[in-house]
Amino acid sequence: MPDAAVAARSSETTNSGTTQQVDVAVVGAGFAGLYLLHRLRKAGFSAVVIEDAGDVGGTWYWNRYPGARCDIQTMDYSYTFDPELDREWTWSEKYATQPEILRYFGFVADRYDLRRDIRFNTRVKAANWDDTSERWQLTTDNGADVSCRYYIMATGCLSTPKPPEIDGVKDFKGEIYFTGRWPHDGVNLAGKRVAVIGTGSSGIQSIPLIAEQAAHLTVFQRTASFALPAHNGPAPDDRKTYFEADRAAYREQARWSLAGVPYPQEMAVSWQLSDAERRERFEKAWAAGDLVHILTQLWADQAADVDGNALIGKLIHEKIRAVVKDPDTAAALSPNDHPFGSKRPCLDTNYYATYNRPNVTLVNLRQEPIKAITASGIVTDKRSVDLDVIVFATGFDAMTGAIMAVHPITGRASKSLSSVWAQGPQTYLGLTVAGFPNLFMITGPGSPSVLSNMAVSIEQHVDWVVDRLAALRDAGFTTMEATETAQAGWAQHMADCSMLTLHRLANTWYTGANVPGKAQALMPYTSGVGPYRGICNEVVSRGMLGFRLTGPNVAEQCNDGEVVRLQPDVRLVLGMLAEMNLPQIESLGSQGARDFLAEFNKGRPAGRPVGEVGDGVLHGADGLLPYRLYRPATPGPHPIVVYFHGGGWVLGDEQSDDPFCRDMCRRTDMIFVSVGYRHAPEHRFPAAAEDGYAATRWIAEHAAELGGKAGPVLVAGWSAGGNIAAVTCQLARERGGPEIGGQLLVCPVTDSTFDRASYVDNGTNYFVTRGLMFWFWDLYCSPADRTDPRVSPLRGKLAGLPPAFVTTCEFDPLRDEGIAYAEAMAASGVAVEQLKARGHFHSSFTMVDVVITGVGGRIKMAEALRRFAGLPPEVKLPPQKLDAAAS
Ligand code: NA7
Repeated sequence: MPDAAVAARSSETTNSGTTQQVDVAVVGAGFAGLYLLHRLRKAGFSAVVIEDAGDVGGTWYWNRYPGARCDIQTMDYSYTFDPELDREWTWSEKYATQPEILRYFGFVADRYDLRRDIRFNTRVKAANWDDTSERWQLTTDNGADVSCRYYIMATGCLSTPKPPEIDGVKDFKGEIYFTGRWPHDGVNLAGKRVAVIGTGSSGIQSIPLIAEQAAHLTVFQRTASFALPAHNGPAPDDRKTYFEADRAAYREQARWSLAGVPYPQEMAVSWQLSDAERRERFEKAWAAGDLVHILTQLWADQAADVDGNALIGKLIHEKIRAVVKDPDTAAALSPNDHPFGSKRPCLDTNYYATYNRPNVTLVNLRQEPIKAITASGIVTDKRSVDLDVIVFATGFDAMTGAIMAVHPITGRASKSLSSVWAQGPQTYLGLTVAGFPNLFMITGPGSPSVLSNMAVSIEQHVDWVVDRLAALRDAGFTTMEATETAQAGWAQHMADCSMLTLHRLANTWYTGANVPGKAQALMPYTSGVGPYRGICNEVVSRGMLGFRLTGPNVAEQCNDGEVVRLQPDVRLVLGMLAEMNLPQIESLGSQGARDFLAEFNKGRPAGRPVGEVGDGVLHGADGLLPYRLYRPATPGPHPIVVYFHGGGWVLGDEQSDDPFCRDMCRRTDMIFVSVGYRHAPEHRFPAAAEDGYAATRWIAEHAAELGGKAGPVLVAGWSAGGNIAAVTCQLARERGGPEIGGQLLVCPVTDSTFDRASYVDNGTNYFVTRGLMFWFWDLYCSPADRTDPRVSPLRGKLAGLPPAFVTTCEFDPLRDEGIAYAEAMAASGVAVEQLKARGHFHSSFTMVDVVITGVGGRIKMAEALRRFAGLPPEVKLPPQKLDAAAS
C-alpha cells in the first residue's frame, strides 16, 4: 500500500540482543551524517551511523523521481572541509541530477572509508536518556541495540514524506508513487493516464518529463508556486571564474554570507530604482537561473517589504503569460496568495511550456477541490478523471517530521520530545533541546538549514558540535544541556528575526502549515548563515552561554543567559559600526563631529518619497532659523507636527533626521516641520529650549500659510530633540500658548542625573555612550543650570501637559530617564502612553530602512500622533511613487 510505503519501510533482521557501545551514535547517512562520521573519527570518538536506507545519500537516496536535481548550484552544494576532496570531484552540470549527487556521496563514503561504521537498513525504534549512566540507550529494529554518550540526529529536513491525506487512496486500483520514495528501477509511464498531485519543487521538476512519457497528464494544483528557469548546463562562467580565482576565499565568503552562497548584500531599495532599472535587474536574474541570485540580488527590500516584493510577483506573472498560451491556465499558474520567496521558489526546465502540450491538463484545486480518490481515478467538485497512475508530489513533514517520526525520544524525567514539542519545536540554536542532555540535531528547527545552502549549514553545525564534544571531553565534562532561559531566548530571537521577512505571510512547509494538525511556527532561522555562525561562536566565547555542563570530577558549569537580546538588525548595525572602528565622536571637537556626521550620513539610504519637501525660515528666540517642511501627498490642509532633531544640542540640523521625518509624514498623513534650532557650544543653554518654544509658536501662528490645519499643533522630537519637545510643552503651558495637542518624545533627554541603571548598563556598547552624553551636557549646559526644567523637564511641573507618547529603547543610556518622565507625567494626571522597545538602541527608530524592526514602533507613534490630532489612528499609505527616486 502506498500509505504503508510511506509510513514504514522494511526491517530485515531482528535484534541480536547485544548492545553496541560507542561514544556517539548518529542517525542518518546523508550529507550531514557522512561528514559527522568523518569528523568524529578524526576527533578520536568511536561512532556508529544508523541508516534506514540500503546505502548512503539521505534524501538523495530516496528522491529518484524524473527530473530530480538540486536547486543550489552544485559548485556550492558540496563539501568544503577538505580542499583535496573539493579538487578531486568535478560536477558535470550547474545543477547536478539526483544520480550524480548520489554518485558523489558514494565517492565521499569510499574516499574516507565511511561505510564500515554505518549500519544500513536499520532504524532506531526508541531512544531513552539514562540519568544514572548519563548515556542514551537506543533500541534498533535490526541488530544490536546501541548505548552512546552523545546522540546526534542527522535526519535531514525533508526526508519524511507527508501521508496523502486524501480519502480513497487505498481504493485506487492503478499504480501509486511518491516522488519522495520513487522506485529504484524507475517507472514506465509510457502510454498511461497519469496524475500528479502537488506543484512544489518535486512536481515542477517531474511534470515536464512525465508529460513527455504519459498518454495524458493531469496536474492537480492546490497552490501555484513561483518557478524560474534553471538553465541547466555547465556551471556559468562568471561563477566558475569567481570560484576558481580563490577557492578558499570563496568558501570562506559563503560561510559568512546570508544564504551560504557568496553574493554581496544588495543596498538599493526598490523605490530608489526606476522601472527600467528594476526590469533590467529582474531580466538578469531570470537569465541567471539561480535561486540565491533572484532571492537576494534584485533590491534590498525584496524580502522584507510587501510593496518591494510585489513588484517581483508581477514581473514573474508577465513571464508566465508570455509562455502559457491559454490565459485561464496562465492565470491559474500565477501565484497570487504569497509573497515571492516566502514559499520556496522552484527551478524548472520547460515547466510552464508543458501546459501548452495537448496531453496536459491543469486542474485548479482552489476552484474544484478533490472530493475523493476512487478505484478508477480522481473525482473533484467538477469532474472525474480516469487514471492508470497517481504520483504524489505532496511534500514532506518538514524539519520536525524526520526527527519525531523515527522513534520516541525520551529525555530527562521521562519526557518525550513529541510532548515537549506538542505546541511547536523548541530548541537552543536549532542544535539542542532543554531536558535532552547530549542530544544534538544537525539542521534542526531553529537553524538556518532550508533557508540556506544546506552544505554550508551542515558543515558549520557538524564542526560546532564535534568541537564542543572534544572540548567537553578535554575538560572532563560528560553532559551538556541547554537551559530553559537560553531556549526561550532563542525562541524570542527567532520570532524577532521572522519579523524581518515575509515568511510569516505564507502557509508553507517552513511553518508547518502543509501538514494538517501540525503546530505552526516558522521553523528555520531567517537571519542567515553568517550571523548564525557568529552567534554560535559567541556562545562559546562567552563560556558556553546557555548550557549546563556536568562531569563526575569537575564542578558543574552553567553560564546561563540569552545569547541575543538585541533585535537582529540592531545587532547587525552595531556589529558593522564596531567593525568600522569609528573615532569617538566626543574626541573630534564640535565642528569635527559635525563634519564627521555629515560624511557618515551620506551613506545612509535616502528617505522615502513624500508629497513635497520644502525649505524656509522662521523666527526663533533670537533671529531667523531654517526649517524643512515635509508635506503628505494627500490633499491638505493637514495637522502640523513641529519636529526637533537629535544630536545632543550640538550636532544635526533640520535635515539630519530626514528619513524619519519622511516616514512619519507618510505614516501620519501630517505635515512635519523640522526646526533648525541653534546649537551649542556656540549657543549654550537655554538657546535650544527657547528656540524650540519660539519656533512652535511661530509655526502655530503661520499654520494656514504652511498648508496646515487650524487648531493645536503637535510636537515631536528624538533624543535632545525629545528634550526640546518636552520643554516646549512646559513653556507653552506656562506662557499661555500656543496650544499643543500632543507630544511624541522618542528616547528623550529628561534629566541631568547619570546614575540610573540604563546609564550604567548601556553606557559603553550601544553607540550613544555615557562619554558622549557627558560631552553634550558640558557643551550645552553648565552644572549650575542643569536642574532648570528647561533642560531637565523631569524637574518641572508636569500637571496640565498635553497627552504624551514616550518611546524608550532597552539598550539606551537614556532609557530610564525617559521612563521616569513618562511615569512622572502620568502620576501628575497627564495622559501618557509608553513604548518600551525591547532589543532596540538609541537610533533604532530614526534609522529608517536600516533598522527594519523599528517599523512597528513607528506605526504606534504615528497612530498616537493621529489620535492626538483627533483622527482615526490608521492611515492608508499613499502608493509609492515607484518610478522616482526620493524627491
Ligand atoms: P512541497 O514544496 O511541499 O510541495 C508539495 C505540493 O503538494 C504543494 O504544491 C502542495 O500544495 C501540494 N499538496 C500537498 N498536500 C496536498 C493535498 N492533500 N492535496 C493537494 N495538493 C497537496 O514539496 P516538494 O517535494 O515539491 O518540495 C520540497 C522541497 O524539496 C523543495 O522546496 C526544495 O527545497 C526541495 P500546498 O502548497 O500545500 O497548497
